[in-house]
Formats: sequence, C-alpha cells, structure tokens
Amino acid sequence: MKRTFGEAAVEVTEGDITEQEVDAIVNAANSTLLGGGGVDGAIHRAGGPAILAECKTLGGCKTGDAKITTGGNLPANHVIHTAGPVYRDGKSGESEFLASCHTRSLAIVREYKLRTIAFPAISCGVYGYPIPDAARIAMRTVVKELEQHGGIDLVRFVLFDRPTYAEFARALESVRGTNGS
Ligand code: AR6
Repeated sequence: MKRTFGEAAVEVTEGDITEQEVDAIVNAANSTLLGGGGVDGAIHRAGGPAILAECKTLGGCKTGDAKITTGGNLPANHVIHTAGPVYRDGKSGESEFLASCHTRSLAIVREYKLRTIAFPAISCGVYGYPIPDAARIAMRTVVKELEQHGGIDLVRFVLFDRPTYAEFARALESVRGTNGS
C-alpha cells in the first residue's frame, strides 16, 4: 500500500530488503556494526565483504544513531546502518531511540542527496519491540520528517512476513499527516 505526503511517497511492501532497487537500504544493525543475524546477516551476505570492511573503519554506532557505507554487490548503492533499541519495558527510552533511528537515517539520505530509501522493521526481531508500537513510531516519525524537509521521493518499508506487513500497513493507513493524501 502507498500514500503520499507532500512530494514523497510512503509505501509498505512484503519482501526481502536486500533485493530493493533504491538508493539506500537501512540495516537493523547493532552498536558494534560488525554483523549479526536477521536482516543484518542477510545484508552482509548479499552485499559481500566490502560492507563489513567499511563498517570496521566507523568505530561502531550508538543506539539511535546511523552510519552509511557502500552497498557492495546489492542493487542499492548504499547501506545505512542503524542500531535500534533492545526492548525492555517500554519505559527505558525505547520509543525515542527507535524514532531517532528513523530520523538519523533520513538525515543521512538528505546529506548524501539520495532520493529513495527502504527501511526494515527495526528492533522488531531479536530486539523484541512490540510490532504494532514499533510500526506506529516508525510511520509517525517518517511522515513528520517528510513534511518538515523536502528532497526525498520515496520511503519504502519492506516487511519480511505477513503479520509484520499487516501492522505496518495499518500504521500507514492511520498515520495523520498535515498535507497527506
Ligand atoms: N528483509 C527484510 N526484513 C528482514 C529480512 C530481510 N532479508 N530478514 C529479517 N528481516 P532483526 P533487530 C526482518 O532481528 O530486532 C541482528 O543480529 C525480521 O523478520 O534482524 O533490530 C543485529 O546484528 C524482523 O521483522 O533486527 C542485531 O544484533 C526485522 O527484520 C540485532 O539482530 C528486524 O529483525 C538487531 O535486532
């Protein structure tokens, strides 16, 4: 499903983020940036060793921050690695950290003058974030950013399974933008 907010389209789709033909895909990494399982493992496998080689030079990434590397062999030219929060009790700053992952990733997209980006469901796997809450926060943050800043054509959320897709679709349907349609 798809909605537009100002000049930008926001889409949700079920699929594999490593196959996306966008300027940058976002990796749900950890603060070491040295690889892991889940979507992180899939991105490093599909993109090849150039991504890890560049990650090793970056000095890690604080929770809520984001850093960019090459996309290696991926269709996307760049990977934006962000460290999402581990979900504890919902009262440990998780929502601010999760929002910050999205804000920082979009700031990098603008800084590098990229126009299209794909996000996975950050923190919704081993980090245990309740998916409906994560979907609402991700969507609200992205729409707010798109309405405050121009320059981005497309934000696509790529969800790996049907239940996660359904939650992100519901969040996109109900998010309120000031100039959305
Ligand atoms: N494309 C799109 N989404 C995917 C893919 C894929 N190829 N593979 C998995 N997902 P997770 P986290 C979904 O656990 O919770 C890593 O080890 C998955 O179904 O990858 O942020 C890192 O190194 C889920 O919905 O990330 C960190 O240590 C979502 O991606 C830690 O896991 C996120 O699940 C980060 O945990």
